[in-house]
Amino acid sequence: MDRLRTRATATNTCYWHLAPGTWTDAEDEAQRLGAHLATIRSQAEQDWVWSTFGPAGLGANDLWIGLTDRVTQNVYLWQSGEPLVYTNWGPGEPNNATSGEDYIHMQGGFGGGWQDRRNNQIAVAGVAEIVPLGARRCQATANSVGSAAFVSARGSTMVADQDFTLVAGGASLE
Ligand SMILES: [Ca+2]
Ligand SMILES: [Ca+2]
Repeated sequence: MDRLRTRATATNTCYWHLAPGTWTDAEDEAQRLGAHLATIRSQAEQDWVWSTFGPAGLGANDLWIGLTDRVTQNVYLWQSGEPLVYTNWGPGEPNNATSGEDYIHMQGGFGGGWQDRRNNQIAVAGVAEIVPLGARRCQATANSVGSAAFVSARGSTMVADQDFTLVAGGASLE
C-alpha cells in the first residue's frame, strides 16, 4: 500500500512510498497519484527522503527516484522536468553496467548513494513526489486514492488510517 509523508518546504511537497517493482511501474503509479518519482534537489532533501523511507524509516533498502538516462545515454533527466542541480552517486556510479542501466535508485549499500540499474533487475520500492504542492492538492490526491484521511502540510499533527500514514510536518521533519 502506498504510504504518504509530507515534508515542510516552501512548496509543501508531499511524497509517497511506493511498493517494490520496476522503475517504470513506479513512475506509472506516481503519475496515477498526480505525481512523478521524486526529484532530489539538495543534500537536505536527500537526507530527508532517505531517513524517512530508507532502512531507518519505512524500511526500503533501495528506493527509486525520478532520474533516468533512458532517452540519451549519460544525459540524466528528472521526470519532473527540473534541471539536475544536485547528485549523490555512490562509488563508481553511474557505471551503466551489464546490458545498460538507465534507472536510478538510492541504495542501502551506499548509505542512500545513487545507483543506476536496469529497470527490472531487482524489485525496488519507489518514492513519488508532487511539486509544487499546497495542502489542498495533498488532500485531493489522498482522497483520489481512496482514503478519507488528508493532511494539511502546514499542520503539526500525525494522522494514520489503515491505508497509509500521514505525517504533517514542521521544521522538526528536516
Ligand atoms: Ca545509462
Ligand atoms: Ca550501476
